[in-house]
Amino acid sequence: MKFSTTRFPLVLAIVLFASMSTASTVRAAPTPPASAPLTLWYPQPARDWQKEALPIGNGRLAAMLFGTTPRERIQFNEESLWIGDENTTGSYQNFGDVFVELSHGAVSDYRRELDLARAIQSVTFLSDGVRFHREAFASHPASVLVYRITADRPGALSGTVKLADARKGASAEATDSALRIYGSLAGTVYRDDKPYSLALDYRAELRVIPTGGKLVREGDALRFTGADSVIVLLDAGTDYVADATRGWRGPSPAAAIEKRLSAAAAQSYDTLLAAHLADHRSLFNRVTLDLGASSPLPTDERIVAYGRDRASDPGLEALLFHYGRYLLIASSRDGGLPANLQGKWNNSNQPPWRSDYHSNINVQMNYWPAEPANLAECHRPFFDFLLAQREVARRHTREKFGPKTRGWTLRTEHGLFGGGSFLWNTPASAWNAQHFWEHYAFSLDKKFLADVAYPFLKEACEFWDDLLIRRPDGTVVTPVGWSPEHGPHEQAVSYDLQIVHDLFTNTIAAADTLGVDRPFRDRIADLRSRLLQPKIGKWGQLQEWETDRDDPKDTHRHVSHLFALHPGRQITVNGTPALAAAARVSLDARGDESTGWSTAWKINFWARLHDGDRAHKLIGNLLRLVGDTRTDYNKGGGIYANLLDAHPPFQIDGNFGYTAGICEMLLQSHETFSESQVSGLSPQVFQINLLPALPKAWRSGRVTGLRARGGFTVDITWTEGRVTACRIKAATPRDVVVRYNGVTKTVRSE
Ligand code: FUC
Repeated sequence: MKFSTTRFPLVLAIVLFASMSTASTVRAAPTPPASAPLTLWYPQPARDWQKEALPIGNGRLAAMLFGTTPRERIQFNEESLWIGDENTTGSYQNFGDVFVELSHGAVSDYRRELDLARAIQSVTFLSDGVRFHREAFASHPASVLVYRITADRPGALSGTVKLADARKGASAEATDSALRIYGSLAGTVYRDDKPYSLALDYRAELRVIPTGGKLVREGDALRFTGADSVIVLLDAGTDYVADATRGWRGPSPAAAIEKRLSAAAAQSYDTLLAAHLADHRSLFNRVTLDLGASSPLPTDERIVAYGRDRASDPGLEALLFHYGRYLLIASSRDGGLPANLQGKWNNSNQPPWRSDYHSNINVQMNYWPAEPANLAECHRPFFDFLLAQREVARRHTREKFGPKTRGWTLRTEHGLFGGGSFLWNTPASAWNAQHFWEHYAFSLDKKFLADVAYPFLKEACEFWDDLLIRRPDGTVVTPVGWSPEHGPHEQAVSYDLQIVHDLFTNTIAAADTLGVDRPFRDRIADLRSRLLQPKIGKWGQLQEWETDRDDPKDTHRHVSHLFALHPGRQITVNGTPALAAAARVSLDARGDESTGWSTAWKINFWARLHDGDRAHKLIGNLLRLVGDTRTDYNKGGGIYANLLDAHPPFQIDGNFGYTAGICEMLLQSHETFSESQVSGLSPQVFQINLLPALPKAWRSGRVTGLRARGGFTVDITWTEGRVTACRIKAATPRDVVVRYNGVTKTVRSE
């Protein structure tokens, strides 16, 4: 389906016409304004890792570059460098640093940037009349980090390269062109003086490849002299394997590292770069967003100027949207581990909250943008991770909930080896199951649904079937739980009830779609029909607990009792208007000031309530430049100069939640995506809502490539707040109900 117009009656006519005609007979969408450059840039080096250094990553390897002169610091990570074991969470670890020191004089005309569209960090400056250029990228195809220095005068490059381990006592060795560090995490002591029973081996290696000049080994460094260009290739790994039956340990990483580095070293820089660009663009370029003017100021100054006059730089809002997509591509690639609390970027061996996987909002939030922002492949590490942990989780679940309990769930905090810490988060697996369902809903990949998603959903249902309390009056409630992370521990907490409702809804839809398990499906449908319903309390709020005790002055960062509004779909503006109004009352009471991730969640809530201006107000709050001190757990969110989200401290879920929120403002497809529509049990079709929460501030703009449930890809152009052109594509053309400009119409997709 494709249409283009500026007047409302004409829109209707063209939609109808378009639904019957070929695309070529319809007027083309207007040419979009040139899109803003997707670059973060600064006229000075980074002093601080958290606030200023710039991230690159290929999913497995990650690095933060400082851009300092004359000595560049490249702090790096590898996703599996974890301590921990099957009983406790452990912690993600810093791997180390590469230091590249150049010999040159005073620096002028300095510029440091991160180009999101090319996934390249670069630094350029003048010194001694020579222009130096340094650039870095994390290649997914080559699976190594690539760093290159060039200068505009031949033979101008002299300096040293060093590799430093973030632990004491590691071994190091050097050859004439390579540096290595290696060791074991055996005996690593963590906080409470307890060593972990698992001890991964780790290893990192770099190779230095100069063009021209000389390269010699000098103690623990490699020295290059008089080179025209210098390439540094870096790789790292551990013997972690995502398989409990092998004790989580596989072969030593040495052979794989040697192989990857040798393969990369055999290629020219241009070949490595071309493969990297092709790979990155194949994901990144799927979506474009134009919200209007972009300020040319350096990014840190830009954030401050935006705070004074938001209307002057809507391009910053678009840049942060793309940054979320960039960060997901850089930290979550097919075949690897999922993004943790800091994606994959961590400079500490005792990072905040262990840089772990939190099941009560954070890890799910990381994956909210994956489907709508057209990065479905980046969702898969989350599924693989949960499946790999499942056997250990089943064991722990039986220990906690009784030996006969079917299914499994998780504690709040978890690491790489099935172990967890902090309280049990009973609905964790049910919430995670939603992601499996959504991956299907956006793709309509029935094989994934049958082979992967449905078994996961079913097992989560079995857990709840065993756990749910049947009250004498027939009502079904959840057992003692906790609304994260405040209030009493008691039965029928709204958070638990809503997530279970969502799980049951998705499972029923999945069973219907596959035409399997009718008796089981009916049992779940019966339980769902008897689940305690969301309640409206005495001040008009959506109750967080069964007892009407919500405090209108409670501004806690968690807003868990609104799960049903987002990411659930039990409460919708059109389907359950009274509950949606109550959700609004609760949200108003919680207020607009909170941590980074909570602010991002609220953008999604307001979008689902179709209040674009309020969502836009929250965007303004999120785009505040913050310091790095935590004064109040419930306040202080914003972003740092490098656009990483501040809880504070840095926590990446705010970035991902923000990107998802922008998607929700521009396009929604959850409202009538009920089981009957998917399964074909009713003649209903998919429904998508164009610009459901468009703020006044975004008067005109364009988005292309967003995904909607039902397997659709959607482009929208709008002028003066109204849709003027739209294109809806699907792998197979199919009917879709479209809501836009106050009308609802059934059309056929392209
Ligand atoms: C949850 C939140 C905290 C923090 C932590 C990582 O426990 O309550 O604010 O985001 O996860």
